[in-house]
Amino acid sequence: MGQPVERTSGAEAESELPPGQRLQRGWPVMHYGPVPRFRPERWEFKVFGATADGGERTWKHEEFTALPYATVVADMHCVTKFSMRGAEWGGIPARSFLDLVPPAPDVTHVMVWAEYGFSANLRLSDFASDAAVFATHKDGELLTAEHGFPVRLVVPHLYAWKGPKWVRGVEYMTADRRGFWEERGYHNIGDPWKEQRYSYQEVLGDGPGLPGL
Ligand SMILES: Nc1nc2c(c(=O)[nH]1)N[C@H]1C(S)=C(S)[C@@H](COP(=O)(O)O)O[C@H]1N2
Ligand SMILES: [Mo]
Repeated sequence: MGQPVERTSGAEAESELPPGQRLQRGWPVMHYGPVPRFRPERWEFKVFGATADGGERTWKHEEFTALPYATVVADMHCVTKFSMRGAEWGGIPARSFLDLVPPAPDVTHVMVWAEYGFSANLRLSDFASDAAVFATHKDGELLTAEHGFPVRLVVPHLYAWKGPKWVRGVEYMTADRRGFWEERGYHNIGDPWKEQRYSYQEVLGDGPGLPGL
């Protein structure tokens, strides 16, 4: 991913953490609001918005989990400054959906939607990155409810709020729009290596205006 990597010798080799981050033992649970209950009969995953053919596509849970599976080993960085190292995320690569439902040529961003209307906006290039995955598993085990079961997005090169838990769909967009945390003071892009934590750090071109401004 082009990030600086510090190597110590042999099996201790570990990646450097982004500035201001510290390692946390275990796996904290961090989100806004209650944990949604999974209702398989009502659950569907939808790709919609500015698709190439103008249509939309949905997957029932059993169809979604039958899509080709891949694993990605990555660190996770929360903007509140804890990081977790070396999780193995398993699931469906985000870019698979760009193949399954091609975006219109003028799509520049996506909004990833989750239960209760939580959302996170991403540049199309971030969404299409090799390591971005709609994870159903961590370290070989199914996600638990509080960690996002049945599926969460993981975009390892951005702060973790850019990866909604309990994802339900992706909207293709021809212009940028701020998601849930991006409307509430967090940076529109959220690159931890540049410490893009808060919206006041944004420079022209990093994002659309804040609502009401
Ligand atoms: N739906 C939803 N997804 C979310 C959040 C949230 O508030 N709602 N918080 C994000 C933040 S800030 C972090 S750090 C990670 C935390 O994931 P974890 O609870 O599995 O550690 O989830 C992200 N995904
Ligand atoms: Mo976070």
